[in-house]
Amino acid sequence: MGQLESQIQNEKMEQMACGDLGFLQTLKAQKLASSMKRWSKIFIRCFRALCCKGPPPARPEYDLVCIGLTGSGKTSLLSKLCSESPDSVVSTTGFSIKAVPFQNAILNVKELGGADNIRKYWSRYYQGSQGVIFVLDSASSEDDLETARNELHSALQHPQLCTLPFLILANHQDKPAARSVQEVKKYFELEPLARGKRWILQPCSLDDMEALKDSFSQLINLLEEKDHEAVRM
Ligand SMILES: Nc1nc2c(ncn2[C@@H]2O[C@H](COP(=O)(O)OP(=O)(O)OP(=O)(O)O)[C@@H](O)[C@H]2O)c(=O)[nH]1
Ligand SMILES: [Mg+2]
Repeated sequence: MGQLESQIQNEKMEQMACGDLGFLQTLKAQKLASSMKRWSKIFIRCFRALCCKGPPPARPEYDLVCIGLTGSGKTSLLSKLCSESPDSVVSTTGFSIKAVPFQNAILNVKELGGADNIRKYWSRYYQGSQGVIFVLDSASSEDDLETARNELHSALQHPQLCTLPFLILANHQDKPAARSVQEVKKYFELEPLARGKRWILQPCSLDDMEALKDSFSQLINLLEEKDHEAVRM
């Protein structure tokens, strides 16, 4: 065996060694790639679970109009329902709109100021309403109670409101002079006047939010019923 043969042998051994090394490198790369794939899958799954739940189902929205004499407590009650402090409430000049959130619906309530000089414009703001909230001060003077009764009767008979659900809130029940719900029902002649209409009469006060929320849930049920009827027609 000459010099040439031993040189060929060395080259063959080097080639074999290089081949093994290449094989090892490929194996390592494959392992790394599969482990990266596995971790990226886990990461995507965690990311989806944490961030990509998707938006919660949309709540239906209803447009309501809220009326009642000045001082009856419209803004205070609506502020409390929106978890705002009613302490800084001032009399509403014109109108104000609040989106009041409930678990199963959002009520966009347009409150119309109840002062004498604003009440004559109320009916201009009725269009598009799907329901009515009427707030009264159950402890007010006889004169004010009569004015409130006339305003409620006009609203119940107005062509743009007469077919809508009504929520009547007999507010200020915390005051000793407050009329009971039976007295209000009789005085406002609700049974004959609102016969065949959908209405709820709720005694309430600023301190009794449970009763207030309960009456709004009933109102939402009436609004939903009306929605379903409209779909059926
Ligand atoms: N004691 C008592 N006071 C209340 C009640 N509800 C409201 N008030 C008070 O009545 C006053 C008038 O309340 P508002 O909420 O401004 O009345 P409003 O109906 O919005 O009046 P306008 O915006 O002028 O039409 C405020 O000082 C309230 O704190 C209640 O249930 N009990
Ligand atoms: Mg107000």
